[in-house]
Amino acid sequence: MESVKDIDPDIYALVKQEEQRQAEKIRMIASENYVSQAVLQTTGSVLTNKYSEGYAGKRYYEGQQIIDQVERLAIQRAKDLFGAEHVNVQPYSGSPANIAVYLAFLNPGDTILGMALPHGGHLTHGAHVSISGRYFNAQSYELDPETGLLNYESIRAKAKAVRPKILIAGHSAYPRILDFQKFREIADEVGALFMVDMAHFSGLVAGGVHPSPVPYADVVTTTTHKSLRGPRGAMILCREQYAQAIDKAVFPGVQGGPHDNTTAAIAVALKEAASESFREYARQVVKNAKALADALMANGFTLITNGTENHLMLVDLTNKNISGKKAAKALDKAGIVLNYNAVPFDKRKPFDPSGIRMGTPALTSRGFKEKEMLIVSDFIAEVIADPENEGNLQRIAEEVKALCRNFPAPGLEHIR
Ligand code: DSN
Repeated sequence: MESVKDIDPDIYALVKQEEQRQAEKIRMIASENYVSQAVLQTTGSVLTNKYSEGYAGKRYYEGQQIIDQVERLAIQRAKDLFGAEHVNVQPYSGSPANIAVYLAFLNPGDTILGMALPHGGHLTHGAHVSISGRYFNAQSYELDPETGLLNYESIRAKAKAVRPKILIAGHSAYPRILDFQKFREIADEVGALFMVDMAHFSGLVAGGVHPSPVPYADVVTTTTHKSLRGPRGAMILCREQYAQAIDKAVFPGVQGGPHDNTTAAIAVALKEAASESFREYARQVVKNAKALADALMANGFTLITNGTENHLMLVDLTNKNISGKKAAKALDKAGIVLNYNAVPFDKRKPFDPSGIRMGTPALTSRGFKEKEMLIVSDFIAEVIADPENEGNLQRIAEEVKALCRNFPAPGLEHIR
């Protein structure tokens, strides 16, 4: 960072502060992680200087001798890791990836059916504020009010009623494993294309601790920066028969030139994700989530679905008499970073809902295990019990810092 320091001391100082923040806080936003030094270096490489509209062997600019190799390598690694027939590694992030899928298969006004946003779905699965809800007839399925689980019979009934062109599975805040076989059957019954957005759990799929949607879905999208622990980007995996439609939709349909530095960093992350140590990482992410869920419930917290099978959990704070936002802000002061989140059938507003969402990908990357989950649960309980006690929050923040010092985060090992 020496050149940044010389040229722009303001940004240099802010980057350093962010390094410090990431090193000394327990980061529990379920969609965040720490990438390796190798991924960081590749993201910051000279590949950022290149334009390469098109695809390997068919570009609109010259000078692609190296970039074509980079992109082919990223594609091959993704195919090998996920067993996909075709992969596009160019989407800038998850939202453009999902929009590209819609562009490939839908006309404006066509019907899509996805999980409702307040029930754990994603904005781009048809929320009315998103392009997916504005340009298409977006219908949604909800969780079962009794169990907080997906109810496949009611999804089937909804699909039969609205006859979607695309049935979407995937979520940002659902702590359970999805039944891809059942979704596939429903899609077939109504003649829909079956799309899975595995952004949140693709690292778990890569690590072999979550069923893969690839054998069931026509199209699978994923970001690369969540549990998969790569740079900020996305991929679309699909059956060979849809390859051309998907590639055309990404470029020139939705995007211009791919971010080649990101493509290269995705390739690095995919190589890492194919290793035995990543498989061990994925196993630990799930073990940590389960240990934390159990500890939180033992501390009197209400977990949606009474636990978790993946990397995240959703806590309903109604019985603690504190809103999700107030809790998230107090926890942030205490060095525990997560987000407030609506719970299914939330009576409160989305900007100040009843719940908090938390995940274990980032803290597992720094080496936390089950023992640390008990400590984290106790920290959370202490904060929620007395969220306005600034002295207490400060003390916990110091204890969090001390704990984090024993677990240097990837890419931040230089910070002590
Ligand atoms: N914003 C991401 C998340 O936090 O889940 C999803 O795109």
